[in-house]
Amino acid sequence: MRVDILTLFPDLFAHFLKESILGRAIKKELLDIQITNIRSFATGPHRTVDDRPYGGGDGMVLKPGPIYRALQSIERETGKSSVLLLSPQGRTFNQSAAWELSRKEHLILICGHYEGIDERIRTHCVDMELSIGDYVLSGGELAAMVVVDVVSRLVPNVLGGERSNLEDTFEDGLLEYPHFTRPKVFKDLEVPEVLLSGNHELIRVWRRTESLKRTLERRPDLLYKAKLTEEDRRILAQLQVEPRG
Ligand code: 9D3
Repeated sequence: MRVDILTLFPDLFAHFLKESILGRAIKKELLDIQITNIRSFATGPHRTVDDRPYGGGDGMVLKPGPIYRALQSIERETGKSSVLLLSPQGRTFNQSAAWELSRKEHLILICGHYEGIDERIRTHCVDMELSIGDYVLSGGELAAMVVVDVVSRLVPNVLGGERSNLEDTFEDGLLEYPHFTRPKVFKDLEVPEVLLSGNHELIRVWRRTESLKRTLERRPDLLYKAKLTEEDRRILAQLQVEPRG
């Protein structure tokens, strides 16, 4: 998969792209991630990328020209691609949006900034607008990193030795059970006896029960959407919960 990121702050991406899983996927050529500085497509002696809003008001708006020329330059090389705009007005990104994006051969991510970007880019060049959640970031760069990180893990062979993403929270729809490692006693706190028992079936049932309890307490919204087995329903019944559906 190829991902192009259009940004005014290209330096923010360097360390992120060297990081373990992503760095290795890039080295293995499973991912090709290209960072484009929008400013390199600006014109004039000052290489201006933003301007005052028509109609007045505070703040600046990203000019359409530089972003448009950056998109053209990339698509001349790759052909038509899916263009995503990171913005607080977008559809909230989640694991199922990530699966959808992971099936694309090429993505272009535009990082917004300032008060926003000229509306004509949004209406004529952007295929999908994505937010990563209900909080205010300073710009789209962190959001782009979140999207690249989540989507990359779903690209075939990117997760090499790591746990399969099927085991992850949000894939089976439940939160994880608690984890323990040595020592057996830490500050008077003991590891649950069952984990030392060597009884794999007992351990499996204990973990599933803890997952269900934790999801019920912290994220009941997830529990009602989760893929529950007959055993899960039995466990929930013992926990005195009536599962829906
Ligand atoms: C001060 C400007 N705000 C007026 C109410 C609007 C605004 C514009 C741009 C607020 C934040 C930003 C920068 N954020 C993003 O570009 C962004 C974002 C976010 O802030 N939250 C969640 N997801 C995303 S994706 C891009």
